[in-house]
Amino acid sequence: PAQAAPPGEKDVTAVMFEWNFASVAKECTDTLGPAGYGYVQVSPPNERVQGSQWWTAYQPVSYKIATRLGDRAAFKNMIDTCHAAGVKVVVDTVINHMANSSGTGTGGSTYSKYDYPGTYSGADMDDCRTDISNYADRWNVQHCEMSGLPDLDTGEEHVRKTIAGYLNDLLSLGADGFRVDAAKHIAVEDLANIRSRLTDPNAYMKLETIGAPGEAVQPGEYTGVGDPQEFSYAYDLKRIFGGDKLASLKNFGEAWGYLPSGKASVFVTNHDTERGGGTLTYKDGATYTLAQIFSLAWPYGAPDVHSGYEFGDKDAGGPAGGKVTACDTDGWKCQHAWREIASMVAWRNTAHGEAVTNWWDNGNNQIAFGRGDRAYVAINHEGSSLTRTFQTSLPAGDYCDVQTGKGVTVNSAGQFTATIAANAALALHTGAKTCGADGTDPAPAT
Ligand code: ARE
Ligand code: CA
Repeated sequence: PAQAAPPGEKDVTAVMFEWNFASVAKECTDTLGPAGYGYVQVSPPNERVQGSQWWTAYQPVSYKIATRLGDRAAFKNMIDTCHAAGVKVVVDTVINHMANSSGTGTGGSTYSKYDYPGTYSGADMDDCRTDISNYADRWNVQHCEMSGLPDLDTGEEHVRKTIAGYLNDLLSLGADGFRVDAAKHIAVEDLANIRSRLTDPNAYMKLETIGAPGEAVQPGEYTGVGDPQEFSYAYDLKRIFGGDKLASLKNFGEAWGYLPSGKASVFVTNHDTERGGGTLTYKDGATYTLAQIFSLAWPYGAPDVHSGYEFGDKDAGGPAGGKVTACDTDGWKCQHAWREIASMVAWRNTAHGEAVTNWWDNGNNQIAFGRGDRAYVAINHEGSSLTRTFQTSLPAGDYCDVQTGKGVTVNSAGQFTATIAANAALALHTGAKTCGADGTDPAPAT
């Protein structure tokens, strides 16, 4: 089967969870493109069950583009606008299963469990019509139902052809890649077959394959089809930033038993884990922000920046039906645009291809490292400020600390002296030599 294209030099994805397409389009122009994001990921665009809860998106009724996020024209306009801003588009796709109810979908299609007229009938569903009960049994995981959701028989021709038809439709509208929801529940040969039918053999594919010890299906099986999401990365960052020592991150990555770096999609948090407690979230304040800064600075995998909304009710869908008027209104968190996070996207792009250099730690929760002669970051996850002379491999000269907007001068020995506040970071790169007069960063290079 064809291999997924690597994410390339701009490998950061902003995951705009529940944002409508008009809002995503505007954000590509205003923020994502200028900040250097390579990709934006949008929530599932296809017809789903009715309801305001976010998880209605994961119960497909048909492959018509028809949800509160926008119609086909809005979806296409979003892709064209993002492309014009230099941002590729990844689409969250739900292809393992269908809706678990009866009614009329968001696009007007009537349906009932196991019957989706015009798309699938009962013959296209797997025969194990009962919940998954044993993750140690491959057949059970891939043929039974996840939370009662009717499981598509992806071994069957009509199903493969119909799914590939949907993905090709998205490609025809300009999509660059897919997040495959519940990929672990689709046999790798089935996914490879579907992939082989794509009109763009290089389409990027990131796979939601939650790895867990003792399970029959493991993420590593899928690297020939796409880039599995390395969930251990996010779980470990929660543990390390949540109490263990940052100093232990010195060899973070493959040495920790993770997937090969070039085949891994990574994140600090996602829409499930921020609700389930498995990872850090915006509710963790600086601990979350510092972990996200580290993720963007560290050369392992292709990082996602999850951008969601405030929630108390874990079922609540995106505010205002997905319309984002401005960040921080209506509860939209806009993590992708926070200065501490957005500035690290350009930092990462500048550092691309450079290995970690000049690692320093205090044996506890203060760390610093460079990326060759391009970039340098220091993270202070302790309760008091850190004053130190740091050794870098940066060329001598003036830099802007893109975390604070304050100038820093590196001397001819590659050193600088600075004070970093408690629970804060400092970040320099050769793409940001001077801060604006108002303390803003210079416009990112395009
Ligand atoms: C909703 C209701 C359910 C109801 C169902 C059907 O909440 O009570 O039974 O509808 O009527 C999302 C929500 C679900 C929601 C579903 C459909 O999270 O609550 O169900 O949408 O509307 C496994 C899978 C993994 C999956 C998780 C949730 O392996 O793929 O379960 N994650 C993805 C998405 C979710 C989404 C779906 C899949 C469904 O990202 O947001 O569900 O499309 C161990 C295993 C994991 C397992 C995990 C949890 O860690 O290793 O494999 O994850 O336990 O069971
Ligand atoms: Ca399945």
